[in-house]
Amino acid sequence: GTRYGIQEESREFNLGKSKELPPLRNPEILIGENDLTSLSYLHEPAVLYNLQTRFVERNAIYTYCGIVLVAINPYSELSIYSNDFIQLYSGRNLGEMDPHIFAIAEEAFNQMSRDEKNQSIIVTGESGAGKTVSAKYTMRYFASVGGSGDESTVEQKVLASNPIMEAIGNAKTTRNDNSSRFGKYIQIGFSKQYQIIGAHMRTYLLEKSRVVSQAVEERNYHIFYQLCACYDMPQHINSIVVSLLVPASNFEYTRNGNCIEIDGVNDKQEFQETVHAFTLLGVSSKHQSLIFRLLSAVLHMGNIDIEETSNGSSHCFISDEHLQTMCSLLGIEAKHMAQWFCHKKITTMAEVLITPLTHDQALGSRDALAKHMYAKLFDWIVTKVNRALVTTAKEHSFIGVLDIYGFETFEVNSFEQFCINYANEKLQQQFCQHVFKLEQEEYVREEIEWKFIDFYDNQPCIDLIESKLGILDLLNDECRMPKGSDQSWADKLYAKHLKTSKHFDKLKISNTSFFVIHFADKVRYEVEGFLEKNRDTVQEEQLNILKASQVSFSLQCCITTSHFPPYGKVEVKAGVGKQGSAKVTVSRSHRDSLSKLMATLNSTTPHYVRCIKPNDYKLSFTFDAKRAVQQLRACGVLETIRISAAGYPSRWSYTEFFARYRVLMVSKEIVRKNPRKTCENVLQRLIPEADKYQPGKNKIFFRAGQVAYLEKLRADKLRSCAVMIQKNVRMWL
Ligand code: AOV
Ligand code: MG
Repeated sequence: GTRYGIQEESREFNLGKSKELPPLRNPEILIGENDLTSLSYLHEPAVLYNLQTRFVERNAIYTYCGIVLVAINPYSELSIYSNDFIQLYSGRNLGEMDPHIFAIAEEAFNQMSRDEKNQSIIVTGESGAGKTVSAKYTMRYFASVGGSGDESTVEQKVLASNPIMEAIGNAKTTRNDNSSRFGKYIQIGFSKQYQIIGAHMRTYLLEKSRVVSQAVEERNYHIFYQLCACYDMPQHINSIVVSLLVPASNFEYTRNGNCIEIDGVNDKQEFQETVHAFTLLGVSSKHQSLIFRLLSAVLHMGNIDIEETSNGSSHCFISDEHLQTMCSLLGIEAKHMAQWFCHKKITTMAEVLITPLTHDQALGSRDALAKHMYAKLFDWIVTKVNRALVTTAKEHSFIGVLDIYGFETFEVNSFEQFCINYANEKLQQQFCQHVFKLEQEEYVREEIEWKFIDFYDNQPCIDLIESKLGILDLLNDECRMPKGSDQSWADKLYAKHLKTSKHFDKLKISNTSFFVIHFADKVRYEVEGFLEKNRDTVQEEQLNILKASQVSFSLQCCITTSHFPPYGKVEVKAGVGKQGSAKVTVSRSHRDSLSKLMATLNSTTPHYVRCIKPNDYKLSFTFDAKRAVQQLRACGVLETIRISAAGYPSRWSYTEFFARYRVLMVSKEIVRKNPRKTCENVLQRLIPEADKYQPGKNKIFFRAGQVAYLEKLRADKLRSCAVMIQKNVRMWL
């Protein structure tokens, strides 16, 4: 995929060491500059030095890099987000003030009204880098500048969606105490007068596996701990639910990461806030208790004792205390549930078979149901929130805020990481195409000559993933086969892609994993579990029991309806079976929702925020250059700089140029009232290689390094003038 000249050596850059370009010093006037693309030497060491200087010495967490706002997580409370600051940025132009998240929000708001065009704010960065915090600040900004100032109005509701979504979609991980485990794009709708009139949220791929198991030191979704923390406070929730609750340390699903509490977080208090937000959004107390009822049923499910019998199958006692509790909460029959936890039904053309499940299969089938119920509840709450934010007024335009999980590589990477990294690969492509397009447009506007350089393009990697017979296609095929397995899928991948794709690789010694060479990093994925996670099956019989629930119609809706109709159906395709009910796999729906997202983003004017995590220890204002450079590469900041460096990264208007370099001009070069001609005359003498600069209509464009060269000439000249003056002065004395 490297077809763009300076890419290779740039990747090799190692803080100050490089083969081709020495780490040239940027001229003094540019050091600490708040836009990185104004640096004359555009290489990694210079960029890093600049960011580090600003961050460590000036506590400036925001820096522009062309159209991108780079935001470094300070890990400390800053006083730059108050309403006074919002007022300060409101109505100002981007370059007028210090870089800030509010400046980007203002820019989007301003462009929305100026160009009458929808806008997007796209926030990316790795886990813990500050995406969610940044996204929330932009939303607060819009609520403030587009609000009526009236409490309990629509903008308050828009903001109230945040605590709800964090309660049900965020969890403590080893990287971030409040890690988003889903992606979110929220469109804030504005009227013709640019007042907020409503909002709509779309979510992307919730990490379901967390509902039943967590890595060491990690937690399940916050809402479970919030709920359990209230086990002794019946006045706050439906008393039946509370009477059946116990502390989180007693539930398998909340304790298996061996982490119950988070430093500095009071789950009891957070629960009050969640409830308050639900109420503000008009979720009735009846529906709230329904939600809590379901959540606590899920918790009890995890504690149901399923035993292994002597003949290798499984058994579940109808008298099991947790089974009983779960079933009474859901209004279903324990007898039936016990049966379908331990058996499955297979329908073939000839007959219906009921076969016992092994112990592992039975636990798997119970966990699958728990995950399904939680995911359905999540979707149902999203629908409720959207209904509360829906607008009756006519939407004139919108600003969308995208807060998605960042690129991830762990020790062991599985289906979840694959989907997340695939999403980031798509976003990266959208970004590169946009940056490149803007750059091209400026050259066209200025009427300068410009060859279409072939910049780094990740289309081949995206093709590997999503084209016909690509990774996902083969995965879905394999999922359709009755005897399909992770292993045979892996073998097909090797056979198809090893020789043909530059982005695919495997270890000689391992046949159970593969590599994808992503734009950000080469990632090894373990194939085990891909098929099952992609199929995401829940037993039809278990769902039928839920459908027969006595509790309430709403509960049924919440558990069993879905956005993708045949969701979670067991597909048995031995011979004929239930053909025609094309199953939507997880990867398929993820792919479709990503492609819709790209279409939406491409129809808006995008604004990019790149969050950087400066160190792995949550230390305030501490900059680990090695970690930073990794992320700058991964999030495309350096790519922007590369695109920029391959063209003409520095530009001055003719008058600016004239004023600054007057000292270098000799009188015969100066053409009165024609700064352009003057400028061309002097450059012909100073820079003999014609390719190093290009005069445009209003601006003069320079290749990387040229401005630094001119600066040096200027400094030398000024110094020699000074020496001359001194000499002259001495002569006269
Ligand atoms: P993320 O959204 O990027 O991670 P968060 O936005 O949750 O990361 O930020 C992680 C933590 O960093 C926050 O809880 C704050 O403590 C701190 N933080 C981030 N930005 C700021 C800021 N501007 N000022 C002060 N503290 C900040 V993940 O959701 O895990 O990818 O999936
Ligand atoms: Mg987040």
